[in-house]
Amino acid sequence: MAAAAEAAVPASRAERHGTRILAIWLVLSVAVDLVIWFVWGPHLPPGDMSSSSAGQQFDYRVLAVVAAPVMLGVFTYFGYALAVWRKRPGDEEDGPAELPGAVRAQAAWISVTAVIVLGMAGFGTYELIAPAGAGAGEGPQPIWKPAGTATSSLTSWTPGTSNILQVQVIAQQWLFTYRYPQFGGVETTQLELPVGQPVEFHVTSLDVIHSFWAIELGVKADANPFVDNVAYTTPERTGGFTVRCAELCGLWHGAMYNDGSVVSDAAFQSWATATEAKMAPLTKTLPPYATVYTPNEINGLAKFYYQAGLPGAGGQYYGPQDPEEP
Ligand SMILES: [Cu+2]
Repeated sequence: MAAAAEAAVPASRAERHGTRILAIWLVLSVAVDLVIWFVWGPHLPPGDMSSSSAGQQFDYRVLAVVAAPVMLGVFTYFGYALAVWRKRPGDEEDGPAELPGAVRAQAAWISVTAVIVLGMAGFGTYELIAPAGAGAGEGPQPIWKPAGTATSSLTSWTPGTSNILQVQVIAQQWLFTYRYPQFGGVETTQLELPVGQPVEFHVTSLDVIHSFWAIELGVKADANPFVDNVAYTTPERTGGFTVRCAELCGLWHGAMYNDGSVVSDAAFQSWATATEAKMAPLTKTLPPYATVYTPNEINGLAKFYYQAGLPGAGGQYYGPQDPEEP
């Protein structure tokens, strides 16, 4: 009986430990959060080359700043327990029979973590919507467009207007090609973009599932056959970026990448018009610009879609009219 009474930790002592742990945690958290935000944050991938990558970097900074104090809370308690409450040589006593304040500690832990998780869910949802889909692809009918943009013309583009620049990304085993409908529907292996202008990517595939990942632009959108997946971004700095396929798509998946560049408005205009003129003879042989394509090279797949009566979301069937014909 006497031993049990002695074993209980006096509330005042427990409170002293609590105050000390809280103080250590607070100092550590402020220090680590400052380092995360100001030192590490600006170097977090994918950088800040475009509106979407800058948005993602901001999200990671916020997540890290919120997560670090939680982690530090666990580590601080762990370290404090090891240093202060470890078993000393010759100490044969049992631990305390009850821990006053445990209910409060549990209630605090549950409510704080619940607030963090729900708050992050709200923050994450807002961040997905506000920066216009965060460059992740919104399917064929985007709900959230960048402010002030509209697509009014498929045949011309003027910088600085609401008539947004369209770039179609056509994934295929094993390369990406890019079609510019506002420049005569020219198809090229080069991805050039003008700085400071919003871009509307239309991502599709000619064969298997791929993923268009313009790393430094923070754009990663599924490239699926018969699907027109729309993603937005606004490049904010000139320079090079890398495009990789981010979906295992066969033998040479790892070699499916290319470099793109963000250039000035004038440089983009002259590149686009020159490429349009240079490629004109080839462009004439291409199927007309469409949001999705059914390549006749893959008769089996085309036949499957034809026989299944699948329109391919507005796509065209370029194979034999009678699928039974070879
Ligand atoms: Cu691929």
